[in-house]
Amino acid sequence: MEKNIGRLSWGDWIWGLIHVFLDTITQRVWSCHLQPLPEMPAMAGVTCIVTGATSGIGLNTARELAKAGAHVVLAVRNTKAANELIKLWQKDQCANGVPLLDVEALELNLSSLKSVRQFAKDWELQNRPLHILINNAGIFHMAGSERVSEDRLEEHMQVNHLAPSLLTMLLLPSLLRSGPSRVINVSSAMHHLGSLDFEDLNTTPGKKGFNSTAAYSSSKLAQLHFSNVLQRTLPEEANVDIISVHPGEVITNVVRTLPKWLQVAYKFIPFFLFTPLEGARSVLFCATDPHVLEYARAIRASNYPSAPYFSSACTPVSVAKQAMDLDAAFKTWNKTLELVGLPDYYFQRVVSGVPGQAETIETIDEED
Ligand SMILES: NC(=O)c1ccc[n+]([C@@H]2O[C@H](COP(=O)([O-])OP(=O)(O)OC[C@H]3O[C@@H](n4cnc5c(N)ncnc54)[C@H](OP(=O)(O)O)[C@@H]3O)[C@@H](O)[C@H]2O)c1
Ligand SMILES: *[C@@H]1O[C@H](CO)[C@@H](O)[C@H](O)[C@H]1NC(C)=O
Ligand SMILES: *[C@@H]1O[C@H](CO)[C@@H](O)[C@H](O)[C@H]1NC(C)=O
Ligand SMILES: *[C@@H]1O[C@H](CO)[C@@H](O)[C@H](O)[C@H]1NC(C)=O
Ligand SMILES: *[C@H]1O[C@H](CO)[C@@H](O)[C@H](O)[C@H]1NC(C)=O
Repeated sequence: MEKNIGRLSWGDWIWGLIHVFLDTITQRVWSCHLQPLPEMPAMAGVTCIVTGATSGIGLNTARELAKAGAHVVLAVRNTKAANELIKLWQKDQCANGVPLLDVEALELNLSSLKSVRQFAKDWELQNRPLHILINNAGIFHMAGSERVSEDRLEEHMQVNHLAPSLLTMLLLPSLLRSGPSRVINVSSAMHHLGSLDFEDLNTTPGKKGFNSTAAYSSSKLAQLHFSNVLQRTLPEEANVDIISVHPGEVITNVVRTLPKWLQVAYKFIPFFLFTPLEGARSVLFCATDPHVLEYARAIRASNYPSAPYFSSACTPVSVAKQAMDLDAAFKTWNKTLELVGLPDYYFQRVVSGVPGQAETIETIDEED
């Protein structure tokens, strides 16, 4: 009964809940020695893509990277909102008498795999460099009912895992060209509550007893599995590292689907919760700190059963037991490639540097 491999036992589930609860009430303690922002090296000449940069953690991450001198691409579903943000940031820069930021907004809607392919294709055709990809965009329809993406997949799994996986895979040629480069995945401590059904990766809509907390947690677990396989399959010479990071429990628009009174209540417990800027701290740390890459390489060399994962206090911590299950990780990898329509040969071709990636994407596009 393969179907139940990923199911959590009661014990693991309770342990997961305790983990998330403790993480929330102690995160301020563990990070009290940290400055609001990590010290960042000069970022001139570094190109970054931040998905979901119109709100919360992504917005703060993108702005701070740009302030540090990076070229930042806001990959967003709402380009109008992003362009308005950019105007605001530039106005601030002018007011403070500092140079304008090097930022632009491009359309990327993760609810549509077609949009992901289009984004990657345009990027590749222009042969653009990419040093840091930050997979930040994510949804959590707290207490919400089931929603289905354009590709007829459960929306948490699509937006939080499948679409970013496709994006990462299709942008690999740019990452490989630009090494040393890194992919930062904004993960979540909630993966401790995740479990997967490898027959369909919890993507088939209409299953009985849909639960958005379980859907969110499982999408974050799938993301860790996929990162694990990608990190261990990429050769060291590829010079690309995949790092996952928990931003902390942060007050953002992530609560937008809760009933209004609960949203108000949520804003009254800020004592334990991080501000979005504090939430961006560990993300920025993972994106820019040189020691993070050293750690990632050490982990790869030691054949550790998971890819690197950092806490909201910017320290490496271990992932949940179910995220260290290598067999499960390979199953997630296989199923993910199948669901996003990437052929088996794609990865090998890209890593071995077969030219003409734009055409590969083109073919994949047409197969759709
Ligand atoms: N907040 C927390 O406590 C917490 C804890 C752990 C992990 N995280 C993770 O942190 C990441 C950022 O979350 P946040 O708290 O900053 O939430 P947020 O304020 O809701 O921001 C989410 C961002 O993702 C974008 N997005 C949503 N669906 C999208 C789609 N289909 N295509 C493209 N972009 C899409 C949103 O775009 P719009 O602005 O257009 O809606 C927004 O920019 C998520 O991956 C989340 O799971 C958050
Ligand atoms: C994103 O794509 C979904 C699915 O096609 C669509 O329903 C939604 O309107 C799109 N969102 C934006 C902001 O374009
Ligand atoms: C949904 O799943 C979560 C995590 O597995 C659990 O804590 C919660 O009690 C469940 N809610 C319902 C309504 O079943
Ligand atoms: C994943 O797919 C590959 C190639 O199709 C296969 O050799 C391998 O056994 C599969 N792994 C798992 C764990 O299903
Ligand atoms: C994280 O990175 C992996 C690359 O291994 C990608 O495939 C995965 O879907 C990403 N997920 C998110 C939301 O960060």
